[in-house]
Amino acid sequence: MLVYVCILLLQHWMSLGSLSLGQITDIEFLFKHLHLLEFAATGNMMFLVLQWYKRGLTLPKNSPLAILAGLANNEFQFYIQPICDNQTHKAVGFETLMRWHRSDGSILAPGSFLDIALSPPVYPSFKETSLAQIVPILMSLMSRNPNYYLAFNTDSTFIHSKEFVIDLISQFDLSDASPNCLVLELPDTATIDDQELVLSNVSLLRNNGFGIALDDFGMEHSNMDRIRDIPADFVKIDRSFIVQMEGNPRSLAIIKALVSMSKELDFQIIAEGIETLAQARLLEEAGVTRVQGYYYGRPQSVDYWLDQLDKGLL
Ligand code: G
Ligand code: MN
Repeated sequence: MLVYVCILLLQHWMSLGSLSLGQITDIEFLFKHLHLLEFAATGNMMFLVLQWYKRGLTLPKNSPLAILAGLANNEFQFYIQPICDNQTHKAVGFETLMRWHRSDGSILAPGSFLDIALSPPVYPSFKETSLAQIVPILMSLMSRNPNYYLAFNTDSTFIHSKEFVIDLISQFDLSDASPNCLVLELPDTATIDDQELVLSNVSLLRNNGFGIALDDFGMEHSNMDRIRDIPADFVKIDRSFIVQMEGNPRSLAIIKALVSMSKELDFQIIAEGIETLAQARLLEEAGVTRVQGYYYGRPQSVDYWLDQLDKGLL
């Protein structure tokens, strides 16, 4: 029985990315997996493989095991997207955005795998792979212009972990890269469970020279209370706000109010998701000086943007 339950849970985890003991008390679910009981009784591996084959059981593209295999195979690579000065259109920094180059040739964006990549069985490998890419990218950008900075999306686990924060600080201590050139973005999805711990990690990072950005401002959880509670160097206005701006004067009024608040509270505003010249003009009128979006440049490989920089095209 124990073998049966273990295999049942293992198969469930492989295919759905979660382990739920509740499932094994669901009669319909148990009935569908009777072949596992037979395997548990006979121990015949061949039988089990044949049953899986017959049932067309393949690993879903974004299962924990598929992601772990992809990580081991160096299939996860940071792309970068320029963050530009609204007047000169020149890059002032870049945001790292992960892409998964799968062996079948497809390229997946975080929306397709991030939930599983941030789940406990995969998180340590995913984080290690991500963090290991930061300093090398930063060094190659700084060799072009020492004033560039790199923005990196953190997550709930990271911002609650003193250990991760100290690891990042020592990674920079051991390299020639300056912490002043790294900005940690706190996305809307990075829920804060322990405000005191997060604030002490944010202070530790800022005292060591790193920048902090509140990402996705205007989305569900990223509202005024975040600006009030977290001392940040940047606030990034979410694309949903920018999309509405042209048809809705209230959105524009909020952006203008945010610009005057930014002067009082000493942070910089970055507008995200700009796709048109009209949006760029409205933001310029509103006083937003830093912008990011397809209009200025899409997320592309680091080599692509280094080449553009070397050709003087950015
Ligand atoms: O949550 P965060 O701001 O980190 O999300 C950035 C995401 O937005 C990336 O997946 C990036 O590919 C996407 N993105 C960046 N610029 C644009 C844009 O101009 N339009 C749209 N639709 N998406 C964008
Ligand atoms: Mn971001």
